[in-house]
This record gives sequence, C-alpha cells and structure tokens, in this order.
Amino acid sequence: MPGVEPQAARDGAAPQGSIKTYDVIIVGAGFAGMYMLHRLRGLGLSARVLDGATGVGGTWYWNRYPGARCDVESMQYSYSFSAELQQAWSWSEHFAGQPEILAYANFVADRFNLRRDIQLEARVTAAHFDEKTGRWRIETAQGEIFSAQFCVMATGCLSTAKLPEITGRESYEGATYHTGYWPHEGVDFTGKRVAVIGTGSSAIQAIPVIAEEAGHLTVFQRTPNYSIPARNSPMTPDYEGPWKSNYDLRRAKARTMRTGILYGVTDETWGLNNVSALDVTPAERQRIYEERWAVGSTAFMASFNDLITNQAANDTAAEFVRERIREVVKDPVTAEALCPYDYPIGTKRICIDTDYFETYNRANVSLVNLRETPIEAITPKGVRTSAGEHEFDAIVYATGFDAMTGTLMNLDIRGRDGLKLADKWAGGPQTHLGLMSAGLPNLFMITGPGSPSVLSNMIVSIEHHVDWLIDALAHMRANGLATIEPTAEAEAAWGQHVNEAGHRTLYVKAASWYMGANVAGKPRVFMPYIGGVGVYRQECDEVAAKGYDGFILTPRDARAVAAE
Ligand code: N01
Repeated sequence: MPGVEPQAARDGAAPQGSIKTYDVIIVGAGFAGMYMLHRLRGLGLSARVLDGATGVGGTWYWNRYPGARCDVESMQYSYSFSAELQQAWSWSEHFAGQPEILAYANFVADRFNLRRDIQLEARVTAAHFDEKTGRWRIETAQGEIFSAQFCVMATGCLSTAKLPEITGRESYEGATYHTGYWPHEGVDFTGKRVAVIGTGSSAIQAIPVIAEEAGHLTVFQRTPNYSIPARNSPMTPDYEGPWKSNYDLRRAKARTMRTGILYGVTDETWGLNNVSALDVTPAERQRIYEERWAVGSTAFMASFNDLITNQAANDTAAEFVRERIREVVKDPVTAEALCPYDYPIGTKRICIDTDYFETYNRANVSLVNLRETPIEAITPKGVRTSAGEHEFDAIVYATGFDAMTGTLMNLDIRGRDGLKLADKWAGGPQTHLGLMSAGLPNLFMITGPGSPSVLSNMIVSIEHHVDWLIDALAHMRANGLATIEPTAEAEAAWGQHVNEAGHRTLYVKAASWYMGANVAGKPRVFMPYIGGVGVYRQECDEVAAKGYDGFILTPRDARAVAAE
C-alpha cells in the first residue's frame, strides 16, 4: 500500500472534528506556495495553503513601499512552468513595479484556479510532528488546527521585517512605516518632513520616489551601498517578441547559470564575460565597465568572472562605481559619504536604482552620515544624532529583515522528540540541500538556507525546489514510503560544503544579512549556497538519482510499527 496516498482519495479533505486534515499544508501564498499547490494537484494530493495576508503574492503583497520593483528583469522574474502562461502575460516595463508583479501573482492564482485551496488571514504559529501518527499538527493564530502528512514552508527568505533597536523608538509621536509592511492605502508624504533610516535595496528604490513628494527628506545612512542604474524602460515588442518565441531555450539556459539569470542573449556567453578583470588592460576594463554601466542592471557584476572571488579584481569594479558616484553627486562631501569602501562590491546585495545618487542633488534632500554623527535616540519629535535633533512628520524604517532563518525560527516548529527548530539552529541554520533539516521528517523548505535562493533569481530557484520535491513525493508514493528526512551526516557534510563555498568568495568579508550580521546575536554564518544555480541543480539531481542519497526514507508499515 502506498505511503503517500492522496488523502482526498481516502476520506476527502473534510474536517475531522475541529482538526482539518490534508495530505500537505503549505505555509505561504507567495510564488513558492502557489506553484507548490499547483504541482501537488497534479500529483492528486490534497493541499491547503495558509497565509496570514489578505491576498496572495507573498513578498509582493507586503513590500508596497514607493518605488518597489524587482531587480531581475520581468521576462526572467516570472514563472516558466507553463508555456501558455508565458505567452498570455505581458509586462509593461523591463523591470516591473510591485503593483504589476502583484497583479501577475493574482493572474496566476485565477488562471490556475488556486484560490479555492488558499486560506488567507490564517497565520501559522506552530507546526509539531506527532511521532505516533507520523503527521504534522499545524496551528494558526486564528485558532484553527490542521493535520497533514507533509508540511511545506514556503515562507520566503525576507519575510520577517526588522525594526532597529534604537533607544526611544516607541516614544516617537509622528507616523512610522517599515518598507516591508507598507500600508495598503499608500502614504501621502506631500509637503512632509520625512526621515528614511537605512540605505539598502528597499531604501535605494524608495528614496527617489519619496523625495519627489516630501517637503524635505533626510536619509540616515550607516553603510553606503553600491548601486547600478536599472535603466528601466517600457517594454517594447522588439524586446518581448524574441523572449516569447525563445522562452524554452532561454529558460533552460538560465537554469544553468550561477544566478539563474541571463545577462544578455545576443551571443553564447549569455552576458557572462568569462575573463578575469586582471587579464585585460586598464583601458579595456574601463571600456567594459562603461558599456555595462550604460546598459545597467546587475549584469554589471558579470563584467568579469572573478569579481566575487578576487579582491584585486573586485577593487577595480568598486572604484569604477565610486567614480560614477563622484561624477553624479554634485556636493563632494555628500558624494564621498555615499561612496562605499569597507566591503567588496556585490558582497552585500548589489542594488539597482533609478536616480538614486541623482536624488542627493535635490534641494529638499539631505544625507546624515551616521558614521560621523551616530543616532543616539529616537525622540518624540524625531531623530537625535550626536550632532543634534532632527524633527520629522514621518519616519520610514528601511532597515531590512531577519533574513532566511527569522521566519522559520519564530514559528514554533518541533520535530522528532520535541526537537525545536529554533534550538537546533541557534548556532546557525542546518539543512540538507536547503530543503530539509534532520529530525524534522516530511517538513520541506522552499529556498531554505543552504540553497542558492537569495543569490539567484528567486523564481528559478522556487521552481527548482518545487519540482524536486514533487519528484521526491512521487518517488515516495511509488515505493510505499511514509517519511523522508536527511541523515545527520549528510546534513553536516552539506553544511560544510556550503560554508567552504562561501569562504572561497569575498562574500564573507561583508557584514551583510547573508551573514546574519544585521541582527544582534545572530550567528555569523554565510547562509545561502554560493555554488551556483546550475551546479546546485546537478547536486540535487545526483541525490535523487541515487535513490535520495543522504535521506532516510521510511516504509509506511515500518514507521507505523515503530510508533506503536
Ligand atoms: O534591507 P537591508 P532592505 N541604524 O538589510 C540599515 C531584497 N530586496 O530591505 O548596512 C541605521 O539591505 C542598514 O545599515 P547597515 C534584497 O535581497 C529586493 O533594503 O546595517 N541604519 C541598511 O542600510 C535586499 O538585499 C528588492 O549599516 C540601520 C538598511 O538599514 C533585501 O531585500 C528590493 C539600522 C537595511 O538594508 C533587503 O533589503 C528591495 C540602524 N539601527 C529589497 N539598522 C528587489 O528589487 C539597519 N540599518 C527584488
């Protein structure tokens, strides 16, 4: 008798008393949760998606701050699983804004009839594995209880917004916002005195737009950021047409790239210049950087093949960007304050912007360099630095997220023998392939720590993980298996591999959220896998081809016997 038998086929997905039973509970209705649901239906398993939001879209539901848009071009930051979907949807810009990406998520939900299995305003608070039944018991903040054989955490890597620990924050009497939890009705900053704290990707997108509206905008910068112009523009038939007619080839190629992104489509390099920055003359290097700068986007980081592994090579790119900042920003003191020096370019997430540095030339924008005048406190009226108090009508916290592990560790997740995920990961995340963690049978993570996830085009990585999991579930079903979980040895070996790969790069030199450095007390561990999307896919394929090497697969009957 198969272990993974569709629940619906046994007794439907009807509530058992107050506990609702499904084969699979998916936590999160973003791009990962929606695709997982779609694929599970193909397998004939009953599934329920639970999400605390009032709509689908995940990160694109929450991050509605002014200027929010994707930094991967939309022809690539979109699902590839359905040829019809790819043809049916048209993007209005090369880099779509948040409202359009959210509209796309809703379009997909409708087109694939997903909504009937998505339960909104259902925020999961706990997931406990019951050894006796071999099932997960999942609770929501709304008081509902679910039981499922499998639990899929499609919770996103940047879904727990982080407010800064600054004295007096609660005392502020004006309006406060976090970019990651932006009000749905929007915010009118017209004529207001506005503070933005933080200069990461979110701030770099929001600052130029808020500056257009605000009476005065003051940016509080602790660490300057490298940013490349997006050069966003309206979509044209000339650009869209060849994408739509070559989608199969291009998507397949993108899956082999380190980041899951093609940076060019006109030759066989796909925009990746496979040459060291140090193997060309300074004039040639300058020419290549200028060419990439003119085109814009994160393709700049593919100018040479050693920008993230060789400090001297990286220095050339970093200095090129600093020169551009000095060129754009008219006030030399402000320009210098905006120049990053103390970490290699690309080792904090590279930003792309529209008129970010230009914004500092506006008369209504000022920069406070917190390295010279640190924040001492938030006061009832505004922000006090060592140089004095600034009064504001509104403070925008663009202070980022407890990335990759925060959401999972804040959930009460318990596996075998009451093993708490939060305890297990206290010294840093431990996973096998970023997909599962030992001691937590049948609990899957989509784009979890230890996978390329945040270093890649997230949708490419989401589709990969979902497809891999669906194959694993099909394998379990075909072989009468009830549980899957990694061995402790495989998990340790993978953790070492992820760590070694990280330490072969310059990434570990930056105090970034990739390293957990933005959260006090969080262990400094390079959390994503830098091996590259293409290499990682092969590694995952090999594991599956060897009968899920490194995983313990329990036959249904054996597990039931052991539990008795
Ligand atoms: O957050 P961040 P984000 N006092 O952590 C500062 C993705 N994303 O929301 O560097 C003063 O990058 C902090 O300073 P420092 C993308 O992956 C994607 O901007 O710690 N400042 C930093 O400047 C991105 O990387 C898109 O010194 C304080 C900022 O706040 C990720 O989300 C768009 C502070 C936080 O920057 C996170 O980006 C937007 C304090 N106490 C975001 N605490 C796309 O386009 C923190 N800061 C797809």
